[in-house]
Amino acid sequence: MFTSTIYQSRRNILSSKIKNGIVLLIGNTNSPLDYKANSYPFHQDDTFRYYFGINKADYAGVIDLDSGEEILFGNKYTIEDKIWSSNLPDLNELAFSAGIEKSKNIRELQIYISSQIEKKRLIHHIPYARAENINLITGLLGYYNPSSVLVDSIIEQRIVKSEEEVNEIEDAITVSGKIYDVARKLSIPGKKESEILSAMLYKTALSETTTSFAPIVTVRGETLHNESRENILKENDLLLIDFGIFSKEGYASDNTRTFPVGGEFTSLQKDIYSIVLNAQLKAIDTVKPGLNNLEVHKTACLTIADGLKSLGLMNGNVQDAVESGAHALFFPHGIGHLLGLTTHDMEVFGEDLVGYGKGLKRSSQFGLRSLRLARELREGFVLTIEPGIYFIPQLIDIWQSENKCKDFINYDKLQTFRQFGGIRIEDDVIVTKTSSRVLGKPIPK
Ligand SMILES: [Mn+2]
Repeated sequence: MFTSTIYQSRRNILSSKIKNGIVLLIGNTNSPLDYKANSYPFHQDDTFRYYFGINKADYAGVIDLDSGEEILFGNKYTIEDKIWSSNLPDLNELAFSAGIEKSKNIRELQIYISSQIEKKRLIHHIPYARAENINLITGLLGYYNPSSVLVDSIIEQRIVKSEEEVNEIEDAITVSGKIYDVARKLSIPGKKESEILSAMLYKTALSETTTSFAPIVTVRGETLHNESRENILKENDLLLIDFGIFSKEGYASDNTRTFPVGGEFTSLQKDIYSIVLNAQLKAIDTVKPGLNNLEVHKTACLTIADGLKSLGLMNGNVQDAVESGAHALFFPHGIGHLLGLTTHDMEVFGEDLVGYGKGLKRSSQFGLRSLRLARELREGFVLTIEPGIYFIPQLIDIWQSENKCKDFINYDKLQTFRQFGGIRIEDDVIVTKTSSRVLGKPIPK
């Protein structure tokens, strides 16, 4: 955990933004894989962890905004518990670590909530993705109605990362870079995707951490979230690896690298890779406070369209091509997303609410509609910059049969790229006072 003053100050900031009532934040429980005693690996609710720091199952925290009272509800472990499980901290000590004076048995949470409801107190809670949490809230309150003032205040607070949070993300990226080194060395013809992944997971476990999302390790990178593991690496394949881990305090890293199996790009691969790299570097260069991330996305789109035009795969005016969405045949996703305690930070509150804020509306155009972060950038935002170029045979066929964007796309020449695959390069950046900085020890690209 961070020092207790960090959690105290986080809660004080939150409390100062909401007028009255009670804030109820519940932590996660162990989620059963099949039967109750056999759970998925435990993962804490990110909002609970942000305000209380505790990474254990079955805790809850309340903040009484009117009296200032804070209570941590949690487990008072018995000798029975201690026979079966290690690392069961004392409730009072945990509360102390989180900067809270008062703690109670989690079994008393219902009594506490019921008495507050009787007093007609307003109880604020957030939305949850897990059904268990929705059920728990509904059971406690008799209703499930997330508080928009609470959600808005949390987004406003968590969207700007503090120094200790940035350090955590940098640590995760730096460890991840070492895991990438392992993968790169192993990427030789004859190896299986699953062998590369295994080596990465071995190194992850050695680093005493876990992955922050399902890793992508594939020679068929044109499928954006390809979770195949069975392909055998061949000479001249492109291996795309999208991988992230959690830091000690639960902050995620998220990077992507694409490298040539055997260590050498073909000249065509080099051409396409250079376009993606150029798009990524230009996008990173564009990042600064006050600019909408939509513009960062467009910078990457224009660079990609321009590069593909120079290779004869696209035609016409580059601005017009991007305006019409023609580049999305090759780059069908957005430039990136916020990063923090979750890989797509705070998306549980709603992708648009977090990524677009209240003024902006998401486009319905293919490609642009997949942009997760469009809002105005501010100092302290941490976001990913991850452009890519993909040759997706099924998509090419559909567009060609519809003659889509035919003035901007050279469909004849595209036929020779059907087996090319996909390239993506992803780094995590922080918005600084005047520009941006790539986080972590550089991972070769
Ligand atoms: Mn990402």
